[in-house]
Amino acid sequence: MNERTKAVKAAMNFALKTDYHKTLATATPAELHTALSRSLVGVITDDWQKSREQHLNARHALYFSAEFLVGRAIFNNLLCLGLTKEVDEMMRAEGVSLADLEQVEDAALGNGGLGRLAACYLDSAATLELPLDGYGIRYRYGLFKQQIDNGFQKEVPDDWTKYGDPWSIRREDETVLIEYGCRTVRAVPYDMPVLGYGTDHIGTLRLWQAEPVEPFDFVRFNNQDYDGSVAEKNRAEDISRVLYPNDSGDEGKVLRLEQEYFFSSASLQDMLRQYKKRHGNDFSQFAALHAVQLNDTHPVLAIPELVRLLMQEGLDFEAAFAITRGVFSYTNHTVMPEALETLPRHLLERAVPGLYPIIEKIDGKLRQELSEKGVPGDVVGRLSITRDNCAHMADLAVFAGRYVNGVARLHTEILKNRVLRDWYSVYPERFQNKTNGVTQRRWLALCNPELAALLTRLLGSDRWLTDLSALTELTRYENDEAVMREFLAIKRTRRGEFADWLQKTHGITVDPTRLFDVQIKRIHEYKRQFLNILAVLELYYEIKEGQLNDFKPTTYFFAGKSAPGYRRAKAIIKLIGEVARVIENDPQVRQKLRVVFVPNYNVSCAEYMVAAADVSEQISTAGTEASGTGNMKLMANGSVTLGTLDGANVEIVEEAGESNNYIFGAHVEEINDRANDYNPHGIYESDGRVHRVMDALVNGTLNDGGSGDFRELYDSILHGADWQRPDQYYLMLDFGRYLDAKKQVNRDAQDELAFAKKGWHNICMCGKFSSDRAIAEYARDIWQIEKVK
Ligand code: 26Q
Repeated sequence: MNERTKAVKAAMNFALKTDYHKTLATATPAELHTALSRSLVGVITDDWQKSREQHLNARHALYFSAEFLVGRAIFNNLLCLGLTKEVDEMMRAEGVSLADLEQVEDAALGNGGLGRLAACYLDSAATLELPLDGYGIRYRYGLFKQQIDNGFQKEVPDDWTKYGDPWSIRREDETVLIEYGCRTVRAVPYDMPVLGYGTDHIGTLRLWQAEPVEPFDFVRFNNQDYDGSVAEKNRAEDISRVLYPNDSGDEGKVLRLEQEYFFSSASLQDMLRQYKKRHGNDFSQFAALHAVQLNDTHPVLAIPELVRLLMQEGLDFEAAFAITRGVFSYTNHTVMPEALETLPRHLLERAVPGLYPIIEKIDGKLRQELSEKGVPGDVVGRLSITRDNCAHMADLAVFAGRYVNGVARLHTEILKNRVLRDWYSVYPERFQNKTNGVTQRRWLALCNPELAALLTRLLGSDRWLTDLSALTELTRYENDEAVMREFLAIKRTRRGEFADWLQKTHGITVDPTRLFDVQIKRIHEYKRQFLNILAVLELYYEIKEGQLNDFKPTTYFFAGKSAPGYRRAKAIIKLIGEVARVIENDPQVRQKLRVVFVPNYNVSCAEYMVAAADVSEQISTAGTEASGTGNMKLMANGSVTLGTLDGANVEIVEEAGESNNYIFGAHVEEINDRANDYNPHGIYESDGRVHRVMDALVNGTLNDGGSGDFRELYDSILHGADWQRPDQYYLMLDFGRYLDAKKQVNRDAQDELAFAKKGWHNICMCGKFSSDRAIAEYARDIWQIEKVK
């Protein structure tokens, strides 16, 4: 046992004894987790403190995000510390093991892609020893847990700190006050360490928790008004009580606005306090020392808030705004119109009274600057930040910030040509592309140790862990049958591990020798899980008719959550379950084809599925998915992509070759050209396959439990609604080409070696999609920060 492990063991024993009166052998998994995590925090404290000082003393960057979807910390942090094996052995000697800790909860403080990206970026920055820290909200309840009840999604609260939160340190002494119109709330910071790999550098994720100024009202309590005595406390705590379970943003609630203001203001106050400790009241260096990245528009109120705080320090508007303009940059994550945040003036004025006048002043600056540039009046009108009595947050961010970026090359082009076109015409130099990436530590090393070991062995070193492009060297093994067989065996192992987990966690049995095809992501119309399940239903009919006799047995997996109020997305979940049921009741076809909906998709579930998958479904309508990051995780684990030319898929096939993936469907240009004369009903009338799968929705084949949901889905395609054109996402247009591509994948998969070669090539060419590459680009092109010494 090495020295560090000995120290961890001693600390663990001490913690177990003092906190629980237990030993390693008698503690519960939750107690072991707490004791081990606390011991590890103890081990890293000095390094953490040192890194924190280094950040504050250099130009550093802050990632402002309403979401950080970090998942489980324990296994990742052991990996970073190089202690996984030693600690497991130490625990095994006492009759327990690390595997026991699988039961602990994920920290699901995010909805999906945007939140998980934030977590990957912190991981990469720590590994690259870059001075980046995160600021966000410590939600009491994270994203709801999904239960499937009679095929329907049911939401259950996610009490993620039920067994404590041993990775966070509460910093009472760094509390700040947040002033709303009619009350004041305390923001208490909780810090989580972000460990780098192969370095002692440690970043900080600081999450704010809302608390009342007074714990309760004594006078009311004395008068036996017990509810009233805690009313203020509850109102304060409401602010960080729950994550909005919504990944498109069509929710215009006051509470949401209060949340956004809460963490934006708290984080800026924190930055100003640290700054003043070093520079007193001279704010001339503030912009030179800070770069704030706004993760979508959720923290954009930080812009007027910084102006306000600087004016409170005695600066005039001009001086405060000049500093503010040097601090912020903005990342856009979606082109969906409903997600472009606008905050109604009356709500802003009610919730955060000081800010609207500042936004108006910023708007005045904008008009002045545009007129100086000679921009035509109609363009000025369209760019106004306060048009229609609303604050337009994306416009505010572009004007008052340094840079704006999209998250994949195609997405950035769409921002320039369409979504932010007028802005691009005035400030082209502000636009950048930063294609997303994912961390190979969690999404390869941690989730697929067998594949990681093979890559390390073939490469002769584990340097791919910090330089993912090193894997290109391994393309030379493509024609090495022994290596391809080994890769196939690893895939088989991972399917088995996933199958065991699925059995244990959800009681679902699957056959790990089949082909695993997965579509795992939030459920959304534009992501087209509906198209996938319709095509699977068509495959079912064709197999039943004896048309696909050489079909390789395949299980089609779906996993993902729907926003609780999103009727159609919920209907799609029910539909997937219904198609699964119909196939299950057909003893012949189910030998070849199965559909499984995996409940409660989250980071830990993704770790299993990403490693087990053979085929990665990335089938969004061209021009709708900003980037996607699941596509990258699946690629790194050797899946082939079955996808449209959308988001980062474009760059994935550019790296790995169209011949190693399955690209189908309309391109953005075709979609744009078609927009005005598109007739889905015509396709339905002329294509018998489309006709029968659509009819299954309404002719009694599939049963929506009397909810009318399937009729509504049917109508959404063939008739539209008064607020939406028929088949907005072009399912009918792509159906035929998609079905052909799906069959082609299946045919190709029958030649195991040839198919393995494609998957392998994807692994070797995934280097571009490391978040290390992405973060290095942000550091160089947007933040201008450097490695700490
Ligand atoms: C806004 C207002 C009120 C309530 C909720 C929201 C809200 C919350 C989350 C709006 C949007 C989101 C999340 C968006 C998101 O996850 N976008 C994804 O970002 C990924 C990382 O860049 C991309 O890979 C995905 O393509 C994109 O969909």
